[in-house]
Amino acid sequence: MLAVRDTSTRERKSLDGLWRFALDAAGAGHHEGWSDGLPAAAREMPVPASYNDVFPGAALHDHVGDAWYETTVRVPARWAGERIVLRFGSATHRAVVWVDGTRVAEHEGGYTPFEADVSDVVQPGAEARVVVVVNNVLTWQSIPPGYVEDTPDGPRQRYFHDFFNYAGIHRSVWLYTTPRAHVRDITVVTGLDGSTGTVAYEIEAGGGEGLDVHVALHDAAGAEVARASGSGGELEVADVHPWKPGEGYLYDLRVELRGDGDEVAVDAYTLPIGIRTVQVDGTRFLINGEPFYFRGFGKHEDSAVRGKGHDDVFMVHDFALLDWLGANSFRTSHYPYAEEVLEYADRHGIVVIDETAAVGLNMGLAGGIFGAQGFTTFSEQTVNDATQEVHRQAIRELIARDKNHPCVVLWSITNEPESDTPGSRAYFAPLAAEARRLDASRPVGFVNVMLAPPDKDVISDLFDVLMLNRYYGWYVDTGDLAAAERHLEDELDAWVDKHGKPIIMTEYGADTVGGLHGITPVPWNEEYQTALLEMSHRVFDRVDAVVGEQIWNFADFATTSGIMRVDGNKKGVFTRDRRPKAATAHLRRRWRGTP
Ligand code: BDP
Repeated sequence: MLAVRDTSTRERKSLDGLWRFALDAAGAGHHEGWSDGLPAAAREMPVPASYNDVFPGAALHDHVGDAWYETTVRVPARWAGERIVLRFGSATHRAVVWVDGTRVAEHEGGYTPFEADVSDVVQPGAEARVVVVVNNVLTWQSIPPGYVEDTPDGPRQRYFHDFFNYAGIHRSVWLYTTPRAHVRDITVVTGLDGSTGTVAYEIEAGGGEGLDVHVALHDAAGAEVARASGSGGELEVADVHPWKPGEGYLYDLRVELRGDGDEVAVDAYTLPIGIRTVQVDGTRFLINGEPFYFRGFGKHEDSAVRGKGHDDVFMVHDFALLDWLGANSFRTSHYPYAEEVLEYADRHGIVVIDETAAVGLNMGLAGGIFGAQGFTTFSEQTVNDATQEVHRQAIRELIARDKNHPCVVLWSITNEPESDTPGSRAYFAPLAAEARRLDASRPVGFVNVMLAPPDKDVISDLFDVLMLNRYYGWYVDTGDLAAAERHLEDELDAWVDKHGKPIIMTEYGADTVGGLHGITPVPWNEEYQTALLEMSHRVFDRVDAVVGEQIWNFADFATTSGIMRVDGNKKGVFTRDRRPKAATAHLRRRWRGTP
């Protein structure tokens, strides 16, 4: 799926700003005609943002059910004759959209874009009313899963993942044009052969019968370096300048649809691409044929008041802080991040492990941390075939959206699922195969939980790399870093013996209250977080197959309420407002070599 861009043939108009907003816990809006306009009592709500923390009070913070949004947009008169598309970067977790009372789109899944061709619904020159109902309910058939408990005080949303269930219109909304005949999709796969780069491309056109496809590749200085025609083919780039970690060199692939002999494009779209390769070789993870070591974090899209609303200020600041530490990568734990984030990572040479929203498919873990007892993970009544189909669609949408990003080097199809039962193998084998079918150019992995060590895990052979979340020194061996060091190393050695695949440590860390110090490192103080990271790093340095360390977490983040969390998860090396904890000094020394 192509990102929204202005080109010589396309124009876009932002719908971001203040929308009218009304909660609808009872689901009345569907019967009372809110799709034609919200009740007069509607308040104003910023888009993009999570709605939960914008106004005080539990009604909004803990809302379960529908929330309605409405805005109007003037469709430029000059857009007459164009194809006009309404596009949402995301709406969490599902949405239905009406334009002037006509239902134009619906979408399941809170972290991927969707759009509707509204050319026949809007009138160029006139205003159009856009109404969206966003629903935040998690069920056994949603990704991520959850369930709603009916209590005497109303419905309560329960879920099995450790971040707050923020909801709303989290990313930008655009109205944009394309010509009727248009470039619908582009897929590139790049290769390197010595100093020659290759770009295999495939172009899908919509309504472009009789038109020819022309592609031209331009380097960062704007010079054309290769061209071709036809809807598929391969470009060769002599003296290629590869995309590399730390150096996000991009070429522009200019794609045009043109009539026979015409110089002027009917439609033009420019896709920035990076030429690089990714491979797994034994226990090495290779980028451009060279061993790569991941340094960085599992992150969250999370900040005060905005919740999960995309924000360019936090985005640029977070990347600046990654750079300040010498990090070279992060994982989009635990859902696809905003497209702007991937584009930024492309331009700045930051390596990304790209994850679906399939988190919390593990009742063993949920029982331990969230107190949800008595469920079986994979069963007719819980995570079942229907869930698997939603999960498959989530993988499809992630890959469709992010397949052309050079920063993405690895797909993570799920985080910490149950992976030690026959049911888990039956569930994940087809999904691993689907990810491979959709993209043969990148390794596929999943993130393994501590409950499924090498002697219990039954799915790691389906994947290319091992991604491990381990909390030695925190959830086990709490406060005993000597025991933690032994146990961590023993387990890593066992993984090496069993699988011989590269190991990326995708989570390790300690909850740490910013500002809490102690002369002795003990759990919760800043000294302990530093000591735990130092201990982990000593072990990683001794295990050859470890090819990456991504600390949990970049910054403190909001979670659901519980006796395990004090104002959220505190495993950040930055506080939620991005103040550094003491561990950042260790990381700067280790990752940047800065004293
Ligand atoms: C892992 C999860 C992550 C949690 C983390 C923790 O993958 O989402 O936040 O542990 O407990 O289970 O801090």
